[in-house]
Amino acid sequence: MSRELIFTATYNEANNIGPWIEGVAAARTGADILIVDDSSPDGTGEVIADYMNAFPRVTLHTRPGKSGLSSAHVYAMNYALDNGYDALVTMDADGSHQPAQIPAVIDALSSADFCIGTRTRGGSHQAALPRRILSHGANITARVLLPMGISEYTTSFRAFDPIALRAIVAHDFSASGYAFFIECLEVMHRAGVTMTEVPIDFLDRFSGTSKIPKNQIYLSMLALTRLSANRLRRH
Ligand SMILES: Nc1nc2c(ncn2[C@@H]2O[C@H](COP(=O)(O)OP(=O)(O)OP(=O)(O)O)[C@@H](O)[C@H]2O)c(=O)[nH]1
Ligand SMILES: [Mg+2]
Repeated sequence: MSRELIFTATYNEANNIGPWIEGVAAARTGADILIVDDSSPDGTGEVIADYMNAFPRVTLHTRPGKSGLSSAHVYAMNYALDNGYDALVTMDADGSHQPAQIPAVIDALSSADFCIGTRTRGGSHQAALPRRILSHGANITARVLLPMGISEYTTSFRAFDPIALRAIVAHDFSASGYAFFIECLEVMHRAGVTMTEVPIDFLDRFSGTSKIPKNQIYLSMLALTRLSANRLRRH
């Protein structure tokens, strides 16, 4: 029986985290759940602690203050490796990623070390128009600058086996935010990690406001250019 860990990071997701936990537990009965909360001022941590009574598979790691999404993901990757999980799924807690689609992302690990949920090629992007334009723009640019056989580079709905995780945690990341998620892909590609993708449906966040500064969009474009230049140099 393979051991699976489903992870999300939260900062002020008090209205979203309960439905997320319920959705994940229903979609993947045997999986453990890890949440990294940065002492959210809206009481997300207390909501999670309440849910833990009814959902004993949930583990909460609380950090003292807002420390960024990328370091929460690296924490989850190390946690999955240290605790011997066969698969790690990462996703957002705000309703944008659908727990019902977790099985598809995990099942794809039977043919690859890594799987990303794609919002094209059979998937859908149902967020507001400006967000759709930005995501599609970033992904089209990434396909040209950093081709690696996938259509999606920015979303965090992903599944990793230990081979993929080891490639990532060995790397010293220069980027955080959205750029971190792109750099992860390039690091795995360089290490020869096999990759695949499955269609997902991406919705606007259910409740609350965005936590990621919007300058991240420009920083991720810069990261794309830097990673592409590094590729050219290596060739
Ligand atoms: N622990 C932790 N979680 C974070 C941090 N920043 C964002 N998150 C969580 O990471 C996930 C993605 O962040 P979002 O704010 O949804 O980013 P986004 O999807 O670009 O923005 P929206 O358009 O509002 O959905 C959510 O579950 C957030 O609660 C952080 O600094 N620490
Ligand atoms: Mg979001």
